[in-house]
Amino acid sequence: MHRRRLVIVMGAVVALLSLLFLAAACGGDDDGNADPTATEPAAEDPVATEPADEPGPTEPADEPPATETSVDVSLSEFAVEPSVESVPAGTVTFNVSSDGAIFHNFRVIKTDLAPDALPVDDATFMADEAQVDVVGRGADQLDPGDTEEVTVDLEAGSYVLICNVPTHYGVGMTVAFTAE
Ligand SMILES: [Cu+2]
Repeated sequence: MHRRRLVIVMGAVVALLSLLFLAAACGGDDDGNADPTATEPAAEDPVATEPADEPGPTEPADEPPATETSVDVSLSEFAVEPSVESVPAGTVTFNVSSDGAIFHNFRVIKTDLAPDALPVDDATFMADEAQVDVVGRGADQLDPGDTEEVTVDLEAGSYVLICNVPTHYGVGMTVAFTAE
């Protein structure tokens, strides 16, 4: 009694398994091309969303995210005048306007030197850009009335903003600037 029933059950299981195997084998071949593309995005989705969720709550609490700051800069005879003298470290866009009667230009130099202590090339009467770390520069000639945007990633530190048209640096077109 028991043995016969067991044989019947075993037979049914074997039949069911072979049916499943056949179905899997047939389906696998037919959908062989479609299946991987259908399943891969599903596998990637949790990976893509989880990391995005995790840093969100923690980053703003610990440290402010990268900032973007705009600074207006006026160039004239003979001064470089930024609207602020200090910004948060991050991306800084200098909106430079040439407000004088002659052309000027704009350079951002990372240095611990005083604004009037940059090395000067005796032949050109320009600050020697080869001896300093020029991290941002506009056009060589910004004509009167012209404007330009100079965008620079500033790490925390001391900077000097200058005009480096020959002789202009030496007569006062330089100012200290700080990223904190
Ligand atoms: Cu100038």
